[in-house]
Amino acid sequence: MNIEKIMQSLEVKHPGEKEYLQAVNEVLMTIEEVYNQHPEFEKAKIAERLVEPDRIFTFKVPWVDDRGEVQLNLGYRIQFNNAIGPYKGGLRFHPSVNISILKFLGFEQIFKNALTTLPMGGAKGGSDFNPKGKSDAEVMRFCQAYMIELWRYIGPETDVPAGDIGVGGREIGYLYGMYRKLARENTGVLTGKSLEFGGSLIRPEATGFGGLYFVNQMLETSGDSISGKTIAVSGFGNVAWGAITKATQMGAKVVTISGPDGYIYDENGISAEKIDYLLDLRATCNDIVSPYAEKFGAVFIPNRRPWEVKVDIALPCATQNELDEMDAKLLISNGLICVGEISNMGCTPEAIELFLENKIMYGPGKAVNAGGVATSGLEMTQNAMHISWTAAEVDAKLHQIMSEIHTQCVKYGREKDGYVNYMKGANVAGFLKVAKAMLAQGII
Ligand code: 2IT
Repeated sequence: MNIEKIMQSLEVKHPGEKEYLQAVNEVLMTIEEVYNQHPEFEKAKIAERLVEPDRIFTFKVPWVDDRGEVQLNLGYRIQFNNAIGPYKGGLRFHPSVNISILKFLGFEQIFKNALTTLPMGGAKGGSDFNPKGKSDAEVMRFCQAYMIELWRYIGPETDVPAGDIGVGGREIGYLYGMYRKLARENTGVLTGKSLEFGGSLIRPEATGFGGLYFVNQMLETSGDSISGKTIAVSGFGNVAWGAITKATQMGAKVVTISGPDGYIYDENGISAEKIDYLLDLRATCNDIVSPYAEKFGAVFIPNRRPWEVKVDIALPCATQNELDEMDAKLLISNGLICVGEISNMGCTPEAIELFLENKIMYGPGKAVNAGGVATSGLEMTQNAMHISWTAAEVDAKLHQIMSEIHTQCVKYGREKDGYVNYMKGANVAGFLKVAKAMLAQGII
């Protein structure tokens, strides 16, 4: 495989799409060795075919705000690869959304979904719509307008969207309502639904819970565990909430959360009661963490990231490239032992390089946060069977899946000195599954 040639050609075809190029480069670098052991991959141009999405839908989304003014947003759905199952992946509603970000997310999703052991292809979508500060009625009208376009491209066996940043239970409900009306069918076309109309227990918690199960397994490889550890978490949304809840249950102390305004340092640890307060904060559309400090006597550090605090474990739970080289240096000098990316591509390539050089356990997002989409897969199964499993059943399956992902990462990522390169392990395991499926199905 000629990585340089592939990257150069992508840079020419897709100039400036930096997140997408970053995600592709990382995967190609880590699969190069195994790729070159399979001449049949090169012959079928698997790499070249895999890095381009199958198709991209772009559409305008006109809607009317509460003042009666017409608003216009852009909507997207990127169907990246469906060699192993229907397209599957979340929708992100955030002003920063563009083709590059959605292509990176869709590309990552291919390997993540392959790792879950469930039959799901990779996709992503969303809009530059900002739900923050919008009324319920505005969010509803936007979701309905978005679905009027999207519904033609999706279906329970074709493409199954879900949530991501800015898309939670409320948005999924409105999207589902419009889909049901247009398609005139009640099927599992979206995941992350409420329990009353086909949602799965544990889905809201799944990304954070799965992340902590995975991190605990990473620590167990060296005879250690989460219990008693001090943890820095970034973000304060659904993913951070799930991660903090499970970390606390497992006996760790989470000392930070963060928002666009800065971060909170709470030396007493973030308890369930404090998490509830955070959720209420979000519900009022107040996208800031500072009120937490006044309420609970914690410290608020404006305009900084939580990675400067001395912790054993760092869990990025906010967004891509939120932990850079400087942050990594600080964390390592403060005695960090493990990083679990619960956000997608939370660390920059330079930060990852530092973690690997220093033999810090580093779990990449596509493995660590795969519990979210895995539980979406379980929601699809329950919908297809017209049944619902108990919370304990879903949690047990989630646990099992995270453990299988961990095993695959170790199998393909263990180095001669025993250190596990989870990034390499996750990329190789996910890639091999998809590449073999593509080979078997011919040039299509
Ligand atoms: O990044 C992700 O894996 C998600 N946002 C969840 C996707 C899903 O289909 O549940």
